Amino acid sequence: MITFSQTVASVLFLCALTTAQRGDYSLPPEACTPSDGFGQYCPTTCGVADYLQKYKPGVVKDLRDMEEILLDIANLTKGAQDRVVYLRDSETQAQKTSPDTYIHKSRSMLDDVIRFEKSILTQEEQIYTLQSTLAANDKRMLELKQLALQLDQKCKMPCKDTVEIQPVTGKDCQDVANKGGKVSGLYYVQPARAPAPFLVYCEIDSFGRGWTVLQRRRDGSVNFNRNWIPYKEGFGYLSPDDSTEFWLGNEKMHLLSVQSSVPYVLRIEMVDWDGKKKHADYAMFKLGPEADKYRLTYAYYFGGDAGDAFDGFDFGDDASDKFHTSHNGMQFSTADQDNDKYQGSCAKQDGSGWWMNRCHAAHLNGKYYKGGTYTAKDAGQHGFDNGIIWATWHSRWYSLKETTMKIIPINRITAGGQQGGVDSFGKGDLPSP
Ligand SMILES: [Ca+2]
Repeated sequence: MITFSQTVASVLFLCALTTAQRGDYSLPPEACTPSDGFGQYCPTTCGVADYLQKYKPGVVKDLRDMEEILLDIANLTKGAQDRVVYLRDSETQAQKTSPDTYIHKSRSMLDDVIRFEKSILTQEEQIYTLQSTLAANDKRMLELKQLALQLDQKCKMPCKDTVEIQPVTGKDCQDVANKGGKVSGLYYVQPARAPAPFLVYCEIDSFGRGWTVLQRRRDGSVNFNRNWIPYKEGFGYLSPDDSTEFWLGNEKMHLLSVQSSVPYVLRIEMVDWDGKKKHADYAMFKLGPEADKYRLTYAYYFGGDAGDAFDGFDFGDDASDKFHTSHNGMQFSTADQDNDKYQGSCAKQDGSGWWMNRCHAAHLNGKYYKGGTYTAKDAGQHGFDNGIIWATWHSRWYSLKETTMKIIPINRITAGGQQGGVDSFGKGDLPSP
């Protein structure tokens, strides 16, 4: 910087000198006569002086401006230098005061800086990864939203018109039929002591009889291996066209069956894999309250061509077979509530909820076997007869294709006269066994 200032000063000095030279007109003019030796384009000494004289003011001004700028820069540099000196002094002072602590401190500060830099890099990488994940998630979310939208639109169409609930209500399906219900379908009923109405499938025939359907098996689409609560409240699906499987629920069956002084008949209808149909009727059918584990009671076998399997069956294994497989008076058992007469759990072994004794001759909530015949091997780990069984019709190793359990007030069962009587079921398409 100083060197540069000196150069500037020299230039200024030269200018001053030329001025002095130019100003000295004492020199004879011929001294400025161009010398031929230089050629006509080359300036003489006087020419140089003239040239300098002509351009000097501008140059001088530029130089002065430059000098000012340089001075400013120099001042700034001086300030910075002063600062450095000051810092150095402070450092020295600090080192003198407590050198070890200071050095240690600076080193640890440096270490800290390096560490921070490293962690900043790492964090930046993590942030980048997170951003990528976020972007991927956003994309996935969008896809899911679109899928949900598509599904939603798909769902809306078939869901609109499939469930038609009939407007008539009553305390059971016979009451519904009495009040004008003419077609089979879904109705709300409210038995005498029921806290609220509930949905049932009513089978209403041409004689004006209204059957309240309690159970339906038809294709194995519903799992009947359930615990106490589902059996209590009901499971499966009610449909207006009788196309689905369900268990209405023990509590509803109890409320229905005990509401009136007019007792009910329970009708059990069954279809085997050859398409044969048979039925069994039980008079004075009742289900006890939950406190009595929904105990099954009836007065007597009212008729039918399927035989009285509820009364037990002599399988030939033991003299007490029939006694141990009767169902009248049995409490309801599920895998999680063993109320049977067996040291083990019939419900657990046979994978169903039922009025188990030790265990059964009738077993309509059993496992669904397509085709009918099954073996102990098919029955899984326990190997017991766990199919849909009605032992007085087919062997316990034959599982039925379809079953229906439904009730009607006893005074209505023969209400259609001869044609509406017990014999009307399946009449015409039933070869006698
Ligand atoms: Ca038991």
